[in-house]
Amino acid sequence: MASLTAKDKDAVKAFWAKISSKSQDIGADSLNRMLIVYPQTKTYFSHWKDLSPGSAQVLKHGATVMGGVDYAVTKLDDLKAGLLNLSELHAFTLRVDPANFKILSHNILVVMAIMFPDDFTPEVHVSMDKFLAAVALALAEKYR
Ligand code: HNI
Repeated sequence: MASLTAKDKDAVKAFWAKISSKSQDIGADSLNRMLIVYPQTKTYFSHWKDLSPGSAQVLKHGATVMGGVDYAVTKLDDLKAGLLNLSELHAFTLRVDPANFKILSHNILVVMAIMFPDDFTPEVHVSMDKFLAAVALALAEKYR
């Protein structure tokens, strides 16, 4: 995977600054889509009462995940070190198959494109895609 260039980092920071006030909505919709379009992801949330769109747990967890993305934006220069604890948690405690990081990243990208069609230019698209791929890779770091 190509690493983030200085230009990518600037694009990620600028786009995130524009959209981060809506991050809870982005998170909730991304999680909804992931659970509906890739129902195999539901296995990790079988302890929730309600996995349907807009449920309290989906909303809450959407916000939690985007809090992780928000944190990642502050660690662009070293995502692997920055996300080490989160990687450990997903690998050893939650035992999430890392293939799912790509699935969630894809859904986040789709939702950002829908919610911010004007700001989601091809240049922003490629930088956000690279960023989310780098986050997924960093989260998978502790798996081996
Ligand atoms: Ni993830 C908990 C961030 C992808 C399943 N996850 C968290 C927490 C953060 C987080 C932050 C809360 C940590 C804590 O309690 O200290 N998760 C992220 C990020 C991504 C991601 C930034 C990718 C962009 N997580 C995924 C994926 C799955 C996943 C793809 C499964 C499909 N995560 C979980 C589960 C929990 C979790 C399960 C515990 C939630 C709960 O309520 O039990």
